[in-house]
Amino acid sequence: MNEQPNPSFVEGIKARSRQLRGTIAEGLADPLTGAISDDDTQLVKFHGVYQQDDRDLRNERREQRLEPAWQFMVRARVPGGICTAAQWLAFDAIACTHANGTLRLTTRQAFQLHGVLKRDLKPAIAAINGALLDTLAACGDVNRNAMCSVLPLVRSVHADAIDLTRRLSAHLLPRTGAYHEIWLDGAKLVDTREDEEPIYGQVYLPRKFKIAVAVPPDNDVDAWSQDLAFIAVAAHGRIVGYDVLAGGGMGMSHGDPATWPRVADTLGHIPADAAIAVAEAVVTTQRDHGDRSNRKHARLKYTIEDMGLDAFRAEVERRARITFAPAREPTIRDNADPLGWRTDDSGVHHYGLYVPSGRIVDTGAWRALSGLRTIAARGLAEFRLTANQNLMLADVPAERRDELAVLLDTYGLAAPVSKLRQLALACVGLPTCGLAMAESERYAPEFLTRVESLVAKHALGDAAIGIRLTGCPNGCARPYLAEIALVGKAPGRYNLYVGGTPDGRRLTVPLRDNLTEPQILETLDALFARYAAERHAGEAFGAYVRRVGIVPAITDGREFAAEVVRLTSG
Ligand code: SRM
Ligand code: SF4
Repeated sequence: MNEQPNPSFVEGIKARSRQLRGTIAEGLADPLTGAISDDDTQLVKFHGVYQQDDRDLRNERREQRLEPAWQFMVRARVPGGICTAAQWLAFDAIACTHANGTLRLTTRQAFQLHGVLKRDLKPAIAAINGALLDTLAACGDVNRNAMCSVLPLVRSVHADAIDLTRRLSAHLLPRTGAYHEIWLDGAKLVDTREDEEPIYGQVYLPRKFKIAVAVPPDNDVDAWSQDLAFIAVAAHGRIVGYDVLAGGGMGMSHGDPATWPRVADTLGHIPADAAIAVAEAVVTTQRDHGDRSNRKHARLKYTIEDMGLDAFRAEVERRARITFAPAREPTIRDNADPLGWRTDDSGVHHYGLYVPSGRIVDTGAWRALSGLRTIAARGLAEFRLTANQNLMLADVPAERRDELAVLLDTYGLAAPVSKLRQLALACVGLPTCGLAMAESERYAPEFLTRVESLVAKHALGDAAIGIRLTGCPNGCARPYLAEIALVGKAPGRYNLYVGGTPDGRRLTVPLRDNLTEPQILETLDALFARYAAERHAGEAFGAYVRRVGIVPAITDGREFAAEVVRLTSG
């Protein structure tokens, strides 16, 4: 591995950690504070845990001279988002016993628990493991939860895709015994062994790493936003190969033109049995060539920019002992979730349930927590968490389809919702996210209501316009692929981007900076008026704003960054 000058502070913490042990166990046992040490806050991420404080209470606690209201977010790893009804019930119980009584489905097909107190961390994580899931590598500088398209329209193809997703997840899992020692009171392994992490080594990756497997025509996993993506190519009901993409990523920082979102490049096509070797080769290339001094420049997208695509591809070929063939480019329809009733090629029924911002909670007529508890308890479906924060209730027995439909109705889960709302994503944001600059999940419902009014005003019907909202530029709801994106800049202020396309393959373009809600709605009002008058039949909003030149036709991240500079200095 390359030794690099000036490694970042996190590199030092990882190197000293004895493979992710640090002083986490001691910190958990300290009753004098609800927090853990600063170094350990970096290490617990690898165990799926983030230290947070309730930001709604920050000022009040400061005035009372109390330490912040420390609490933890726990993220489980759920490869492909698949969990059984029994696992769903387990998470429900853990959320109600050890967290804030809600479950959060994430944009990476995982569960998050919020508001977990330090004393509840070990029991919560033990209970998750008791349900045969875990939190290892749900966060941290390693491969994160591996994603997979959810709807098994051709069951045998989907089974192949899930199989690869699970193998990728298992192959790239850290091997350290720290997780079992700390959370499950496992036997202590005598200090660090050099060979403990054959893929990651002692300092793991320079930064987080993300993989998805897409089954065309669905791009519900937003393959072009991933560090590494496998697009399935099927023949006669089996996956025979994959188009491989690398170097996608969403994160950027306001005011830093050296950071930008990026859509992935195509490396080429491989036979299906080469996928694991290619994944390991991409990961180890990033391990050895990624930037370890500047974490804002450490994702694979920048490694590829710095190495050049051809050199990167050649290095992956050398390590994986393969040669990429030309990509097959199967047809991609869109990056939306298939919602409502669907039937696969074996005649099995599935129901795609819309979940506003992925939050499973009972509130007013929407009683998702109770309703899904009943559905799980009756064993009516398998639960598949989608990459768009929704839920696929899969494999519903034909004779029980009506029973499920009645329950969805009873618990207020089947109320009709506009396409605009179905497509919308909002990241968690305030009050738990320490990086949020503006509201996101809590603001999305009222903002969408106002946009729905504009859609009605311009007689756009049930317009399928994809809107994504984040509380900061890190891009957790993949806003830079949306047709319309709001990215938080300050309380009540957002940057406005337009021009992503429904297939999820084009970056949005910065349109206006630092807007208040009235300014955003005024801008959208004018755009919708033009769109209503000038669009071609079936033309998506994002494609329209590009065609008529409302925004320039930028294609890559550097152009995106240049456009941000032009906009903010103009
Ligand atoms: Fe994210 C950091 C929430 C998907 C890019 N993300 C965070 C943290 C942990 C804040 C922090 O570091 O303190 C947020 C916790 C909020 C909270 O209170 O729960 C957070 N990210 C989320 C979730 C829960 C959003 C959601 O509403 O669903 C998603 C959890 C996914 C999962 O299950 O693993 C989530 N985050 C994403 C995605 C989308 C994806 O992976 O497909 C991205 C953009 C893709 C990418 O990585 O390029 C994303 N999150 C980030 C970044 C920027 C990374 C970068 O390259 O700059 C950060 C900040 C960081 O890493 O420094 C971040
Ligand atoms: Fe937090 Fe920003 Fe991610 Fe939203 S986009 S969850 S505000 S880090």
